[in-house]
Amino acid sequence: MNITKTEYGHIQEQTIYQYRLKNDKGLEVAILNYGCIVTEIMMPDKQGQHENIVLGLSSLEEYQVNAPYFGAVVGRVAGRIKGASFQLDDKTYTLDQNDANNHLHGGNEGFSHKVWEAKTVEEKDCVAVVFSYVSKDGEAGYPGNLQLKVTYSLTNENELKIDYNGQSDKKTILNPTNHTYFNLSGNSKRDVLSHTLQMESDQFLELDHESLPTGKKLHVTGTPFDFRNGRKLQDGVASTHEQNQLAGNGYDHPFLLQDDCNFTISLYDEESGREVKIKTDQPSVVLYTANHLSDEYSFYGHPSRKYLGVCLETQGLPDAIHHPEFPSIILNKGERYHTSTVYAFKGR
Ligand code: FUC
Repeated sequence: MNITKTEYGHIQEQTIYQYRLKNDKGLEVAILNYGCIVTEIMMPDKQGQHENIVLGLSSLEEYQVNAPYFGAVVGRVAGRIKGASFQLDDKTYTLDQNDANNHLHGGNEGFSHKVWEAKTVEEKDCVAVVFSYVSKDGEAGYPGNLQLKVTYSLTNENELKIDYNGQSDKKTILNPTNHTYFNLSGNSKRDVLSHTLQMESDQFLELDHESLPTGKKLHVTGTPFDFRNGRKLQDGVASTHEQNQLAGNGYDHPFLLQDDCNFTISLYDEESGREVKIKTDQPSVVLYTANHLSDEYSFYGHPSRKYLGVCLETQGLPDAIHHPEFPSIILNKGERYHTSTVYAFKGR
């Protein structure tokens, strides 16, 4: 196993590097110390052909503009916060308004747009990069100096683990995730609508017309939101379900996950034989089928388009700070925050 580090670009006098983690089975994951962005995951298909299974851009400049969070760690709080403000102990905090009246994925310059410190770790059966960033009190409107560490570890079992660790010197809110768009066809050859998703989730959150949770949990039974026995993503596009249509014909919904620490999510592409399995300690996963992806990017010569990728964003529930019935995303002063998500890559 090894890690290589190459120069990727510059932001003022800071050098941005691409770290390439490789295991002995030929799996490769490339990550930037800008936004902790996963730019590439190379894995074999059933013929042994190694191709990239995530949407990634080809230059730092492209990532710096407001690209839709390709591969990035987003936060402090992933998803939307209604009205771009919240209250904590009777104090009102006003956040960046970067999605109509609401706050999205940490604001104008969230974690996805920061330069992170990086440290590499090479062990016999695991290679890792530990990214650190200190988010200052008041950044994007959030309280507390927040120290954050995001660790990407790759093993010879073809597992990539992302650990998120944090600590703040004031009470604050924290709910980061990773915003990788998977496309298991390899090098973005096809869209993801023929991918099969299987997940142990029997409820999802109803969204309003601004894509904010209404607070209502809906049962998946009898709907295109029922992935318990596996279902192709195209079912949500063809669907007349009001919630699929409101999301822009597809999915952009938080699903509640069963509280066990097994691989509860599987994304599979029959044609390539590739599969990604996900396990997390988070209470939900946001399934986003790139319903709003425009044609302004290009991947391997193919212009981007709707449904070219699928995000599986493991996290606490969106807008939890306005829904006391959701699991809390409050981080108390001095409290240690830790969550992790494991992605297992399987060729067939
Ligand atoms: C996802 C969605 C949003 C948004 C963004 C780029 O997380 O929930 O609707 O479009 O990504």
